Amino acid sequence: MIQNIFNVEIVASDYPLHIGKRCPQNQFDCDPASNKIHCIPLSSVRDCIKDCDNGADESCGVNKVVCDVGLKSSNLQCGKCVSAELIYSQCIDKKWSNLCNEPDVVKCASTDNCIHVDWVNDGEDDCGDGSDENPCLNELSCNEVESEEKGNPKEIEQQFGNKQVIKQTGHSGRDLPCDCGDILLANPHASSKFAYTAFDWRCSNGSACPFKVFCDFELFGGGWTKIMQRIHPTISHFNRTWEEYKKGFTDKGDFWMGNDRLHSMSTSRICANELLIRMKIAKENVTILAHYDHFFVDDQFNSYRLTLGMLEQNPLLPPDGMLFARNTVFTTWDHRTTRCIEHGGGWWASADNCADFALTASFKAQNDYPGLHWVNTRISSVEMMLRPKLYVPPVKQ
Ligand SMILES: [Ca+2]
Ligand SMILES: [Ca+2]
Repeated sequence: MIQNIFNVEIVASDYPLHIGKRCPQNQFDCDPASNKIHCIPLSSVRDCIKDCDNGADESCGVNKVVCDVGLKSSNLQCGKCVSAELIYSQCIDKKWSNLCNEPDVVKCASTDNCIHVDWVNDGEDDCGDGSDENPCLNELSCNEVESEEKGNPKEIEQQFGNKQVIKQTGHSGRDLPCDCGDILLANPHASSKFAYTAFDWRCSNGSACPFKVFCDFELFGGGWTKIMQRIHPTISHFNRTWEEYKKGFTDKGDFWMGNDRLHSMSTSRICANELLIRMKIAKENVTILAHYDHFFVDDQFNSYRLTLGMLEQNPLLPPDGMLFARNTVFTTWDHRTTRCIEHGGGWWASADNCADFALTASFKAQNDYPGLHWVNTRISSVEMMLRPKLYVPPVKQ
């Protein structure tokens, strides 16, 4: 049994061809039959993210089968691996699958189980998906009809974007909204699904400097302006140049707002900001939040140096994944600095700490790099957002 840095237990005997042969210790050989060697850390094996092109890292290995995939009650996104002889005792979704050939049984909605008819509505979830205790899961007539989207965000913005926000005075004290906090004050029913238009507060003629913003209007009273989004990290591309990080970019729905804009938002006269990072843990269907009480990005002449406040202390919150980014300058692979950067993505980094912990870094694991992570947790998505410290949520009617 090998315990790796993420405390994942990988049994080497489950992967006899992949572990302990061509790759260094604590690494996994993606395809032992291939001449091209692709190694990943053991921590990236069975972590719910396909790092090997052939998916070998997410398979269960020899003599084991996967079960309980995506089961709500188990909270494990990619299930667990068990020996074939243990499936009836260890797998919730297969516990009663051996009953399916018997008379007087009912098939469960989404698991392999079949249960005796007198187990229906007896107060216990025998199916594993709750369907024996909730007839709606088995009967079409009970299904909720999903509400239809009213147009895509782009259309909405084109139709209503500017009308929703002009002629309103927000917390910034200007006539035009400078961020999502202002937008929510002007429109308490604004939806996080749509894009909105904000205006750079530094423009003497504010209406001449519009920019598109995506907001979060729900978390902790809303008013958050998203500065970065990576919710499709398998396809969006963040390994970009200094110039691209300076101006900002979008890719397949993900984006970086742009360092010049970050500086501008940082320096708004009463817009000293706080920072919220929302991440999703890859293995479990759980969201983690990191909340910093101050966030400031300097100008380009100071290489967008980052000033970061304290991480809100709470035993349920993750440790400080921005520890090494504090008071460092921004760096990209093509920008001449003394810092090193590995695994792609522009980030704040110092000379002695390579930015392999960057939230813009490569998504997939490679050699000793464990893939996109926050401290010791592999994450499958991340968003960063700003809000003025003086923000007060509007009263919803
Ligand atoms: Ca993996
Ligand atoms: Ca039952």
